[in-house]
Amino acid sequence: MFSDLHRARTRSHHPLDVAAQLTARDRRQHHPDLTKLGGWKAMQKEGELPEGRWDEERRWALRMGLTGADSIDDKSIPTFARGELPHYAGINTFLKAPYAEDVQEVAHYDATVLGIPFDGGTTYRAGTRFGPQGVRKISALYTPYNYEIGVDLREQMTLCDAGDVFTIPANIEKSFDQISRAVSHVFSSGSLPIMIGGDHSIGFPCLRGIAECTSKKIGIVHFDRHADIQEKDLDERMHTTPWFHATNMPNVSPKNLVQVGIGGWQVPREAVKVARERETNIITMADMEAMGVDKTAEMALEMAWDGVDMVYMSFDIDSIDCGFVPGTGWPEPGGFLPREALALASKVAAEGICGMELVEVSPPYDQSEITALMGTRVIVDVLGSLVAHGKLGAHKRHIDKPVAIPHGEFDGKRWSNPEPHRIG
Ligand SMILES: [Mn+2]
Repeated sequence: MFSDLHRARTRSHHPLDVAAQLTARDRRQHHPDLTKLGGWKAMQKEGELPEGRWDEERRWALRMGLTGADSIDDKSIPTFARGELPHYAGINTFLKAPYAEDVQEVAHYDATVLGIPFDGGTTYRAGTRFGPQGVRKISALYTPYNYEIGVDLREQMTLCDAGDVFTIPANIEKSFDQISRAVSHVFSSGSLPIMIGGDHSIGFPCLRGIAECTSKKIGIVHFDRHADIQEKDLDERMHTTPWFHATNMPNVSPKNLVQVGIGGWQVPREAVKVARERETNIITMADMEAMGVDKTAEMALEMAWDGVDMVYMSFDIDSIDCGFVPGTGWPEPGGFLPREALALASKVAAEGICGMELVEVSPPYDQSEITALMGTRVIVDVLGSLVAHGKLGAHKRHIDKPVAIPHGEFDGKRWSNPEPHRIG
């Protein structure tokens, strides 16, 4: 490719002559492979994406945040920052998505992010109770558009943030009950639940919340360095135990549990015994390296989907090499490279999911928010893949036992006077 250009350039030494000889079209013909590049295709694809929601958001921002000062030329800029811009401003939800303060509203959105600030199941470093806050904060730097996959989440799906579940710090079982109740509410509404932990103990109550709303069968793709399938740890259902309890549920079989990335020196023998007895499917990091990302994803999907109706994704951030994700409870070297992890998560999402959790981000141990950033990236890549492959909402037809959770009675708005105060 370079040599063609080089020859063309040497036809004349005068730069204007070169420009005349080499129009943009000529250059493309001189480089026939260019149109096969993802970069070129993605550039064309952007032109096909709608922009209506972006216009809507900017009009909404002027309504909510008042029109901007006279000196500002861009009349879409409000006085008070609202919505996506500027990225450093605002009280941000995940990806600056609308806050569903009234959780009845989640039904209006394709997907709902809910934080699960719970680290009572942690057996080493704590701090994941700040995971949802950490992930939300750094998620503010993302736009909803991804160049490579050619998706604009704002234009092609609806997303809200329902805030956090009210967990009980010193009580695992009460917290589990709260978590299952919250997840069952979101799942029953038809909105896809996206949980941000929290330690990995939440895997069981999250999946329980989904499983109780359906008579259908559910498989699990679990990315982790750790097997997390022993019955108890330190005498409780800690973050080392979620899949033992999840696969006790009648519609969640251990045969459909696929554990990807397991290995290293932090896998308790007790967990391995259970995995062997229950015949779960473990793909180690070395297996993944030998087979490659595509084959690994294909195999994981085949086993997780075998005879089931839906698949749940559990993504432990510590599955990625700890050099990339220092802010986690049990850091382990030798994990996925970020590119591998993101590709695997996207490929699993491409077949559709009934929910996902992103766990073990611990901001107090993080550096420059990189662990929280990686967690954000996993979630947005999963959403992008669901949109790109038309799988968003595929879980809805399996909700045959929706729950209805009562709400309290209160009329009005908190902290506001009955009549608005008029200025001037
Ligand atoms: Mn782990």
